[in-house]
Amino acid sequence: MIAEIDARPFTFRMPIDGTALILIDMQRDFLDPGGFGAALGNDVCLLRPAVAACGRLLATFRASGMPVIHTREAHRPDLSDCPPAKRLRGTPLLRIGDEGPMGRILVAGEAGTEIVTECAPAAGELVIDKPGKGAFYNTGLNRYLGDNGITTLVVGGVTTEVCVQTTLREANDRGYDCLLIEEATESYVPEFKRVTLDMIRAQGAIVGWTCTLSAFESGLARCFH
Ligand code: TIU
Repeated sequence: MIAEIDARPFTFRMPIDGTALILIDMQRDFLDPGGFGAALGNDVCLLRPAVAACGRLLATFRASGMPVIHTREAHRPDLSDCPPAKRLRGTPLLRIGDEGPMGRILVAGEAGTEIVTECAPAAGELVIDKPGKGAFYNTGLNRYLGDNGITTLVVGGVTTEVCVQTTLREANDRGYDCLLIEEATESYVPEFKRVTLDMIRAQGAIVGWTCTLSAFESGLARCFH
């Protein structure tokens, strides 16, 4: 069964049996005050609209019985998977591994790496801790997708031009078709969101497709009815 989604730059043909939702880094470190995003000098409120949209996507995938994957940007407590170049970059208020109001910044198991309640993983959903911006770098994601016959990814998460865009490009290079849901992603710099969406779908979907949440929901509903 193939869902035909009214997407840009042209119709996205989504095989129901070969598609997973992947939500990128919907964790407190980026969405709540006191985390990594705020330490970098950002206004975290700008990302909030993505939470409800990701929640709606989750509900749709769960209702359809389609697989869901969550990622978190999270390092080992000894930071052995965090290159010094990443930790020492710039002059943030708090660096990766430093103690903040939600525990150690971007460290697995700390409160900051928890996924926000509205997008919390359900039993049976894969949760991947990733040390990089992309979800494929030093993770088991590619093997999981291959083992489960997944060829197509529907994507949401934060931030659009950092971890979401990196993941889309990594996925595209590995042969996956990717559809980014426009309301389900946000950036601390709204202009960067706009141009990232443009870049993804330019040149005949050079990286992937984008569509609105309602276009996605209606395309899926048409397929099931
Ligand atoms: N700083 C920023 O915009 N993003 C990140 O550091 N990580 C993710 O995008 N998840």
